[in-house]
Amino acid sequence: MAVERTLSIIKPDAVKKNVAGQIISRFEQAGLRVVAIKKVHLTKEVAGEFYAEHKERPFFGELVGFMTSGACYPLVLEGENAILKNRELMGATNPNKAEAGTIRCDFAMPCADLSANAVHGSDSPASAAREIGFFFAGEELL
Ligand code: FUP
Repeated sequence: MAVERTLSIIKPDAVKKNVAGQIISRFEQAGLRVVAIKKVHLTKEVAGEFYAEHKERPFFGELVGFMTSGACYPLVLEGENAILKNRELMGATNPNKAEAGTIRCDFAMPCADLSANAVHGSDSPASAAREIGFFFAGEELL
């Protein structure tokens, strides 16, 4: 297994619930290390650019509205198999369908708005590279 880096975002719903620390603990307990972290309040333009692949989807407006509704914490995680490991820790996109013990089940339930699912996680090496570069400059990743 290779050591990888992946981008996570602790989304505005989780920041508002004050559970960011508990979520970071999940990553650490699973053997992932926080390489970089920052607090940002996304604008509509930046959130729209980050989620550009979903631009034509019916939920795009709601997703951008949610992601700009408060502060969020983008963070870079590093570890063995980090991309898949983070996806497993997150659980299903829809928190109502996420398995018990996953971040989305434990911190985003009950969930009326599917955008409010506590965390984002890169889904491939290519998206991890793009998404890490989207939020962090090289010197922030040493
Ligand atoms: P995920 O990789 O699990 O974050 O899910 P996607 O990349 O497919 O979707 C990105 C975000 O869009 C999700 F976190 C939540 C939102 N979304 C919806 O609001 N409605 C949908 O039907 C699908 C996704």
